[in-house]
Amino acid sequence: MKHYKESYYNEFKNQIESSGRDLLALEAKIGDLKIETPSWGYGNAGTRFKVFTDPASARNVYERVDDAALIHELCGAAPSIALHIPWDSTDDWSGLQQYAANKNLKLGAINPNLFQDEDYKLGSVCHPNPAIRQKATDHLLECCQIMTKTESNLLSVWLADGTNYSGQDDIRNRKHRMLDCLQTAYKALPPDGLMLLEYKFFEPAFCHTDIADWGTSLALCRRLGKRAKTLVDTGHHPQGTNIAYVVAQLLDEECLGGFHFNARQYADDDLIVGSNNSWDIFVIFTELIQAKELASDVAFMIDQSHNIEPKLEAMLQSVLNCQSAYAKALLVDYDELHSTQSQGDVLGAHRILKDAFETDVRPWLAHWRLERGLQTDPVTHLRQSGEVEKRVRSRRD
Ligand SMILES: [Mn+2]
Repeated sequence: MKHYKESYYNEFKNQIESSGRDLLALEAKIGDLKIETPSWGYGNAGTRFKVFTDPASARNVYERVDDAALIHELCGAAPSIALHIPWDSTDDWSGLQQYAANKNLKLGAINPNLFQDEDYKLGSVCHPNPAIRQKATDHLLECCQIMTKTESNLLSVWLADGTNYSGQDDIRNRKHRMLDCLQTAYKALPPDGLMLLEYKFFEPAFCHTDIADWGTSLALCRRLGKRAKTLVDTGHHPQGTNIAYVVAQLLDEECLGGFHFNARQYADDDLIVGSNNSWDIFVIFTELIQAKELASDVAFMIDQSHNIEPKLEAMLQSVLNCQSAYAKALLVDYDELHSTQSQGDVLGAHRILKDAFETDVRPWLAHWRLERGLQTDPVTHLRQSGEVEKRVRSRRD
């Protein structure tokens, strides 16, 4: 909200309180939403066709920490950074941790890389060759050790494993190979560590992927133990999938570990979350709020790569869009919703969600920021701050 006035907030407050809601109680919950941003969203990234370089982009893990710290400073809602191994590897983990802490940032989920090595052409933990599987397992074990060094409690596993042609490999055997490797890593997790198992229905494999959907991830987590949970990447479903349904199922099974938020048009596009799926994100948050303590440990992370858009602004906008969807979900009167549902009032219940979704929460969030010493419009502030130009100068010398 570019030209915020306190009268906008007062009008909003009157509107909400006239319907009998305790706005301040809801307002106190806005800060509960913490979104982790990914180190890989700050560096140059691209498609299979071309990587367009951005002169402001971060070149190493310290610069990526600088960028994540700036996003948190601007929005007050992104206090940690997810790391990718080996892209973010360093010889001095405690030095990196201290560097981040000095900037009010924590090191977050550790993401192993089991897809970028020549050896992984036919898979990693599912590979037919036991030596390759051992190499993949060793990498997972190394990541568990890094978790201890960085005091991270999440090992966030995404596998590119799969096949391109029917008959290429034995699907059930691949599953058993994968379980063997993952079990070894599971046992090496730090005492408070969780393993998050991400699924994706296609790409880079096109005939089958070894963890294609939430049901497969759930089944694997059940085999591994209570500290293995499913990670939902909002870009990893076939067109038309109702992700809120998936979220509700995983919450009820006590197996929802976290999210990778982003938006998609056709495939795994990694676009700015909320750019074209704000309703979906809103409905996901209504499920999380209704699940109460079942959702208390769910990790919220962004997984995006910014190809043509300015990276800092894209990341900031993503966090703000999550916050906006969450604020709208807080406005739903769940008691009224449940009573309307029990009366079988199809559209009455639907309208309760729509009313909350269509409420303009910008004055509310601007006010929330002001109370915390933040700028009411972080995006405009970033554009005027000179931070991007400063990066162009210092990073391209
Ligand atoms: Mn992801």
